[in-house]
Amino acid sequence: MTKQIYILNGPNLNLLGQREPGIYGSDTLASIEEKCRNRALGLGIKIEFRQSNHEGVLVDWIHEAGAAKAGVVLNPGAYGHTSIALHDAIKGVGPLPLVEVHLSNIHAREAFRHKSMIAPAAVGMICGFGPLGYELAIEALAARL
Ligand code: CA2
Repeated sequence: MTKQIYILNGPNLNLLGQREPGIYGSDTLASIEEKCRNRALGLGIKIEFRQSNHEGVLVDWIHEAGAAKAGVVLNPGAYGHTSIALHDAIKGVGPLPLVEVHLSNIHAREAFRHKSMIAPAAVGMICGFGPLGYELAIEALAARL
């Protein structure tokens, strides 16, 4: 069976490349998707790349990934700092191999970004490496699927 990875992006990530390039870089989400597709192609992995500004939609997609026995790369955006619902969804469909990714180093930023509700339910977390973090997460999951 072909290995599959859902790459899920949370709120405001659709704005990437338009503002705050000093923090998030100049890549758009579309260019991050292209990098992910190229990396996954080399590994023989099928990817689903999605973005939503709505917490419940992200919950539904985590359920869908769990049912598909896929891996997940999740940049939860700001929901990563607040969402018990996302934490419960990951635990609820477990075991779900999920890597949390943030473009920026959340630990070098405001205190309210230091806490992650996702990390305790994840296999691992990558932050601070920009779009490369997505590719590293795909590599890490490929070894586990
Ligand atoms: O570093 C990351 O990837 C974040 O998940 C990005 C989130 C932020 O809330 C997290 O703390 C860390 C923000 C998403 C992007 O927000 C933008 C806002 C304005 C312009 C461009 C992007």
